[in-house]
Amino acid sequence: MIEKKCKGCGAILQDQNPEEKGFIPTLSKESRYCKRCFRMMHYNELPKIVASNKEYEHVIDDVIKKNGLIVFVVDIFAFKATFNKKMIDKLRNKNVILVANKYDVFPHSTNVENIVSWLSHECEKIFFKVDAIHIVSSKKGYFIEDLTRTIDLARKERDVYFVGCANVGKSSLINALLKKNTSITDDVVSTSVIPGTTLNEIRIPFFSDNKAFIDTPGLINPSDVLNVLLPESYKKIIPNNEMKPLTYQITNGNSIMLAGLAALSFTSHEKISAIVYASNDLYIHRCKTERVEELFKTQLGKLLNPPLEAEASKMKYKTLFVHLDGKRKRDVWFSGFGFVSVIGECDIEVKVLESTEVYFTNAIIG
Ligand SMILES: Nc1nc2c(ncn2[C@@H]2O[C@H](COP(=O)(O)OP(=O)(O)OP(=O)(O)O)[C@@H](O)[C@H]2O)c(=O)[nH]1
Ligand SMILES: [Mg+2]
Repeated sequence: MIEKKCKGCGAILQDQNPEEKGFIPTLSKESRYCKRCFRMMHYNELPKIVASNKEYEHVIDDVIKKNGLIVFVVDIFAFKATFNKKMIDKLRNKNVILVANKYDVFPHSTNVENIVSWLSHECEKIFFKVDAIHIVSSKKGYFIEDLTRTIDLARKERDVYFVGCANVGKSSLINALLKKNTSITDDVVSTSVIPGTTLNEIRIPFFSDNKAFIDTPGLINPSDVLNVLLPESYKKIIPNNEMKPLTYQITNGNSIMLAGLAALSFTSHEKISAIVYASNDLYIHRCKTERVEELFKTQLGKLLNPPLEAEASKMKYKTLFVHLDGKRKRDVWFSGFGFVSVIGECDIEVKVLESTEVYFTNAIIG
């Protein structure tokens, strides 16, 4: 029997069971991609079979034992959900390059230096030593040359493993590196908006010393907003192109709602500014704070969508309180679906999906 792996997802190819991983109608020596990957690549079909954390655990423990260079990929837009502590504990004492992907969704005025210093501070806070930090866009190919140079210097005749949470863009990054550095023009490994696209380790020969890029299944992270909502909601949540900021002049007793995902209610003595950065398709609503609860009760899944109407009753929320002293512009982040830059002194009551990580940084824009 021929045992071949699908080049797109890493599953063992088989022609017996169409409902299982790696199915291909006719298996031969020439077979390269399973039907699932073929349809993802050529018809933009979303995968029905996805990896679970069983696949991730199986591969990551193996990767840690090897003496490879590790490229740890996080999503800048979902930083707290993807800078995963459990994963970091596994990567300690390895040679790690931290890559923050999806830079293209940020406005052009975003200061790369600010992001790098924020990320290096986050690494220092938990004593996580990395060899380098890179900001990239796999989708647009931004800063891929810089990353290539760092990999070349740090690799020392070893394989390069791409690890990280599901959906951060590990496979997209490998495709981007291949396109920038070879004559390849099409995607080699499969990518999709659904977490769990890569099913197994995939070896992609790349270096002249027979060493390779190795793609791996991602960790499915319960605090990623995508894992608590249905795929139909993704289109509205995930920014597909550069986010257009929405600026609001806020007076005491005003609230801003990010669809049905979060609401910020402001208390302030003076007029302040709040600039919302989120997917251009996400519904943003400004209202009086006294209306927020009524809107959550009557409009969740309708005007406030996502969540979809079908999933609205299952949504759980938490409430946080924060005081901003107004001395500098601060960003309030909702990992995976946006951030709000606030200028001015205020108290904010934040109501947000229970699983969402909320965090604060100095403003990265302007
Ligand atoms: N805007 C933007 N989207 C990106 C970028 N890189 C990847 N994506 C999108 O993010 C989604 C996930 O990309 P993948 O490459 O499949 O992510 P992955 O980390 O390999 O995911 P798993 O295989 O599920 O672990 C896809 O919809 C990609 O198009 C990027 O640089 N910018
Ligand atoms: Mg992948």
